[in-house]
Amino acid sequence: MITHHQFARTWGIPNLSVFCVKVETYLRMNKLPHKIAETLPLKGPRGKLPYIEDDGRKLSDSRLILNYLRATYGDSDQEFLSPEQKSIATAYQRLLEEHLYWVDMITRWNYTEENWQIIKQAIFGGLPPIARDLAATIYRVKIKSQIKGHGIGRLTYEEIFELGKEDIDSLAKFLGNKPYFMGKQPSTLDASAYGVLVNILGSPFKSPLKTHALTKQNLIDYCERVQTGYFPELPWVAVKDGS
Ligand SMILES: N[C@@H](CCC(=O)N[C@@H](CS)C(=O)NCC(=O)O)C(=O)O
Repeated sequence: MITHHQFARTWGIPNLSVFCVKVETYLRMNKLPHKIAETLPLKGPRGKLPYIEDDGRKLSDSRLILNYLRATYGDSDQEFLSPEQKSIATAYQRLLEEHLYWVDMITRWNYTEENWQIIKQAIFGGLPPIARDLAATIYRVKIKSQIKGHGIGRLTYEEIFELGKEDIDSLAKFLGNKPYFMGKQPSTLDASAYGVLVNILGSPFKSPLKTHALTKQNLIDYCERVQTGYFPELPWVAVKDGS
């Protein structure tokens, strides 16, 4: 049985981590039997979440985890995506996970004190007060240096959110009236897209990114569709004000 290690659930969405939502959504979409173990990133083989254990092996990085699951248990995308569609899906996954994700990270870790207190409580709230404050401070320095290392953290907030809005526009246009990003059937891209979008639209953080995403009714409907389809135990709550 596969064990999926991730952060504790919070905010009525599957996970505060985009990548943990992605793996759990993929497991559910493909009906792969699994159990969930709640943990923190330090326990992961690369110091990050998610990671899975299967058949005595530990695997981290959602991209490699999904490659392993596809190779081991079958590739459902193979059945209905053409090579061209697959290449588009890969490009969109990179937009979501390597660009828009970082705009959301800045929203949580850098943008406002209010947002910082929310993410601090969600990740470290279970620790005793002194340990919580110390761990949160150390961790924040680390995440801020990752954001700077990526490069996007060197731009102004105005520039960052403009770039994030371009991603949202691209996603909303590409989704259009389709139920899922690649058409009538859900694919691996939807695990990734739902992970990122639900973390923008269904989380309590306020930012110009969220305000803009809230103008895209098809993205809101999409999150509701995926969540009610694959996480029926988590009732979709109408998204809140973004500003
Ligand atoms: N490329 C990795 C990214 C995983 C990742 O960055 N996870 C974050 C949580 S969203 C994490 O564990 N960060 C801890 C750290 O960087 O110390 C994946 O696809 O799994």
